Amino acid sequence: PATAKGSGSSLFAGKVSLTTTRTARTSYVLKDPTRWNTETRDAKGQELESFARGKAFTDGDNKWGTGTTSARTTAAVDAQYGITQTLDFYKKTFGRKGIKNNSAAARGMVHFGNKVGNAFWDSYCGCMLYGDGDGRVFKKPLVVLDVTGHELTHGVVDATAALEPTRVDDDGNQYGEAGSLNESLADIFGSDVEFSANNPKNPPNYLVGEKLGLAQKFLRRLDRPSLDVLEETVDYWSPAAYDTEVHAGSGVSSHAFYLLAEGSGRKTINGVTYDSPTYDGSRVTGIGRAKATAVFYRALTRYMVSTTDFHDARKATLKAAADLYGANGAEYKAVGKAWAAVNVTA
Ligand code: ASN
Ligand code: ZN
Repeated sequence: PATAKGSGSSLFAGKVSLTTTRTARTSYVLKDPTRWNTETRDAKGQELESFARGKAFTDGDNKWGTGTTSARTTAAVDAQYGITQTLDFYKKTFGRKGIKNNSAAARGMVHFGNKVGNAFWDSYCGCMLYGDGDGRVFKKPLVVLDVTGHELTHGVVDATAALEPTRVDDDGNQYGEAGSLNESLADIFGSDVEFSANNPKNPPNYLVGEKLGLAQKFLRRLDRPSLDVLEETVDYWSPAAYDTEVHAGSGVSSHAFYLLAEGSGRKTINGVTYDSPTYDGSRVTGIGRAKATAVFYRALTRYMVSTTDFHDARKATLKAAADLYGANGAEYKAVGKAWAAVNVTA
């Protein structure tokens, strides 16, 4: 097998280049030897949780997908593009070698199940599973870049702090602050993946799932999380966070991250206008996305544990900011202000 340069016509990201594996003169596999053999397979409409049972995507001319769902390979182009962009973000930003930092492949399977309106990181499979949409709320395959960044970040969190929900109900819904923090980190770094890829067909922003065709135009957003009425995401911490559903609860730290990166108030970036409020009426000045990201990543990988709640997360990010920029720096003070602005104080 040899490394080959292919191209893909994706559903959401335009035409993308793909590094693939050449197995014969006119036979290629959607597997990237330059990224630890990261590969996307077909779950064939079954609820497969074994990557080994997935069907490899092969092609004769190394041009993948058609740009529409008419070809089974199109969703795979988006998935493989998203997975490799996510790996590249973690490597170039933090030197992280793969999801577990062990130079192992990241894996994905598309066409998971029948009318599945979700995508998951499956820790048993050690892979990403993408549904094709339920045809109702989620009309399209869930293979967009920020969703991939979100799901693979769950893999990174599993491999580091391993934040756990404090309660899971009979339907599998998860609750509690550590679980909410897990969802939030997935949205934060998922957005970072978009900025890192900087694809003009998928302009980076602080919205999550804005290309999924939802009625409210996004799934979640970091600047003002309560604009999400689907999941009733919250803007601020309250004692109820202790037992809030994790996607709803994610707003607390996502909002703190946004404020730390960009500051409060109105701001337009890449054509999206944000208006980020504060609990205490304070004005927060951002330190920029790169520094905010460095603070949250260091906090995740050094100081957070499975039971870290929002008040612990505040302390973890303060420690990380002190390590990176000094305890007397503007960055350290901004971290404290950002958390106070979402009602998380000492
Ligand atoms: N897309 C959801 C998430 O990653 C799937 C789930 O695990 N509930 O949060
Ligand atoms: Zn999630």
